[in-house]
Amino acid sequence: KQVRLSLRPPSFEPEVPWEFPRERLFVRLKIGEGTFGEVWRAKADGILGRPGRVAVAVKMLKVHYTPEERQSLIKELEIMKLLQPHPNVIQLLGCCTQSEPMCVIMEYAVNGNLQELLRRQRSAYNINDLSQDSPESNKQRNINLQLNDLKRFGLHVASGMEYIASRELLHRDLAARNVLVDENMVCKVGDFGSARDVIQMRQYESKTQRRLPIRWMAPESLVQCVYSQQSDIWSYGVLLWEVITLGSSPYPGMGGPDVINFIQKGCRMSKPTHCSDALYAIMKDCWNQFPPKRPSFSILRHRMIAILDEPG
Ligand code: ACK
Repeated sequence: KQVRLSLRPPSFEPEVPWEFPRERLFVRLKIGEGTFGEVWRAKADGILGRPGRVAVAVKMLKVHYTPEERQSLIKELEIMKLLQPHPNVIQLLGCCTQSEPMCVIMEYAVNGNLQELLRRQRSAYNINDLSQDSPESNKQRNINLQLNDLKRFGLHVASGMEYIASRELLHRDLAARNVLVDENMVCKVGDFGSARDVIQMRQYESKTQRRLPIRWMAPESLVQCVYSQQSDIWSYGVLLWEVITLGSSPYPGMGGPDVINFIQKGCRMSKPTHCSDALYAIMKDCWNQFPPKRPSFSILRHRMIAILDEPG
C-alpha cells in the first residue's frame, strides 16, 4: 500500500482569519494620536465571533503618512498577530489591510493610557496622603486610587511583559503612556509600534532612525543602540517610577543630553517621596548598569506580589 506524503506539514493551529470586513466597522471618534498613527473609537459588528457590536480601538495612519510610518503600522500588526490573548496585553481583534485606509483593530481600554490616568488622580489626591491609605480622606476627595492600586498597576505590567518576553519579543517603548487601562482598572501593555521580534537573536541593534524615548532607555540602548529584554526591564523600572509619582516626567528638570550624562556616570533617580524602600529597591535593580544583573520579568512579577500588601 502506498503512503501519500503531504508536502505541507499539518497545521495544528488554524490560521486566524484576521481580515475584518470594513463595512462591519463603524468608526466614531478620534481619541488620540500615537507615534505614527491615529487611534479612533469604533464599533465592530461580530468581530472574532463576539456577538453584536462591540467597542474597539482602531489604529490608522495619519492622512499624510510616510512609507516608514506605513511600514511601522504593518510591523505593529505583525507583532500583535504573534500574541495570544493575555489579560495584561492589548489584544488584536482584526485588521483591514486589503484596501485603504489600513486599520488595526484592537480591544478598547476605556480608561485610556496609564500616564494620563495617573495625572488625572493628582488633582483629587493630596499627595501627602499617598503613604497612608486612608479610606476616609479618599472618600472626601472622591479618590479612587490607593497606594496598593499603584503597586497593582506595576504587577499588571510585569505580568504582561513577562508574557511578551516569553514570546521572544522586545517592546522597546515601555512607558506609562503606552500602557492602557480597562474598565476594571486592569493595565494592559499596548503600542507595539516599536516592538521587534528577537527569535534567534540575543540582542537587537536598531538601524533605523526613530524618535527615541531617551528617559526610558537603558544606557546600552542610548550609547550602542543595543536592545534586549534587559533594556525593556530598565524601562519597566522607569515606569514604576512614573506610577509612584502619579505620572511625573522622569529626570525632572533635566534636558535629554543631561539625562544621558547622568545615567552614564552611574547616577540614578532618587527615591520618590511616597515610595517604599522595597519598591525603590526593585527600580534600582532594573537600573543595574550591567544588563545581565537586572531581574527578569518573572522575578519582577513575584517581587511585586510580595510587596503588594506591605505597608508603605
Ligand atoms: O489616553 P488615551 O485616550 O489612550 O490617549 C491615547 C491615544 O489613543 C494615543 O495612543 C488611546 N488609545 C490607544 N490605544 C487604545 C486602546 N486600545 N483603547 C483605548 N484607547 C486607546 C490612548
